[in-house]
Amino acid sequence: MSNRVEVFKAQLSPYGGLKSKYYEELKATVKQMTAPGKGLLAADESVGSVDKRFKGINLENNAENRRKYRALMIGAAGIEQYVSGVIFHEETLTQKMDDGSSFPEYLTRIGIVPGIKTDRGLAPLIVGAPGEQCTEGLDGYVARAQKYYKQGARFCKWRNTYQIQNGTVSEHAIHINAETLARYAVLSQQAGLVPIVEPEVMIDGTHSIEQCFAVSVRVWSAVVSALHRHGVMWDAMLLKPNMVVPGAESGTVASPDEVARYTVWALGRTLPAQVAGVTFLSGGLSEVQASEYLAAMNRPNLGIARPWRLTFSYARALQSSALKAWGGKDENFPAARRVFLHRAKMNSLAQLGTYDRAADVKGSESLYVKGHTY
Ligand code: 5MM
Repeated sequence: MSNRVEVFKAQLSPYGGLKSKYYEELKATVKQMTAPGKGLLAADESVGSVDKRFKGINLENNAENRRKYRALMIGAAGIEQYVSGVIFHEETLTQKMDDGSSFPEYLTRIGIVPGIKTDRGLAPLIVGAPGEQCTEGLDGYVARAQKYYKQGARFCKWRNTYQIQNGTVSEHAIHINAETLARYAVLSQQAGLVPIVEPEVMIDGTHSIEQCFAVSVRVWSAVVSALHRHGVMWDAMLLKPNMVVPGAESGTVASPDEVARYTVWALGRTLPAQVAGVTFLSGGLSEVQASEYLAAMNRPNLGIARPWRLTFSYARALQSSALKAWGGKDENFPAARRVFLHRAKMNSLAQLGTYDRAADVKGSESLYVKGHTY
């Protein structure tokens, strides 16, 4: 009988398994990104999304203000204690810190992995339930990914959204979005970028936490099934899902324990243990809720298996207070950086399972009251 290992390998994939010359590098990047007590800063808002954020502080949405805002966060001294990777928008990848180094160069120097949002945004699905969306950006993808690699990016992120309506989402949305995410993931691995796969079941709606659980299990299992079909290298990717929570208009708020149990339970039913990390989005949760829920998932006595590193990849839940503290004014940089670092530290503690809500709220209050006018 021939070598058993060869037979086993052949059975793993009828196509012989995906290979990439970057395989070892991709695994090293994943390891760096999932270091204990660290998570990701999602600073990849498109120009349109920045517009909404800047309107809140009455600031003009131009390239220089967007550069300053990103420099404010990544230039906060000590950020590397809490943050292992930063996701940028395409524009930001070529912008510079005040010392003249490009953002990716600066991050690499302080031990943070630069990443890039590679999707081209949402488009109407047309077929499916009203209002459902798909994500564009696969045409010419490999050339773009190779360019980002040359510019210093070592991971990427692609987001698909799912809107729960009447307690469910359409089969069509589940199917097409799973295929898109899987194709994106394998092409990224070929170009040397660790793909973060982001299927976001949106918080908007009146659904219950049980309905969010059921939809999340359906969506994630379809994504995982597509990733299998496309031959992804499991130990060279990360998942960025929503937490399992009741809809924002449901009139209910779940306890951290409920969120932790439903979320980890849903992941356990769907996600292979070979995936090293789950980097949650905050999806409209408050800053404190996002920390509290993550901490509940990481507490030592949860009693549900979780073989992956569970950490954060937040945009709003890391940035909202810092943005207000900044208010677009240079003189507020130090205060805004203190506020930003406080949130980063709280989420780092949440990753380690040692977060203390009371201390967080107290710390936040002292920062906001003693800080500047905003
Ligand atoms: C930063 O927001 C990202 C989407 O931006 P666009 O809608 O402008 O393209 C988004 O992908 C983000 O990275 C994640 O959803 C996490 O953000 P939240 O605010 O949910 O933590």
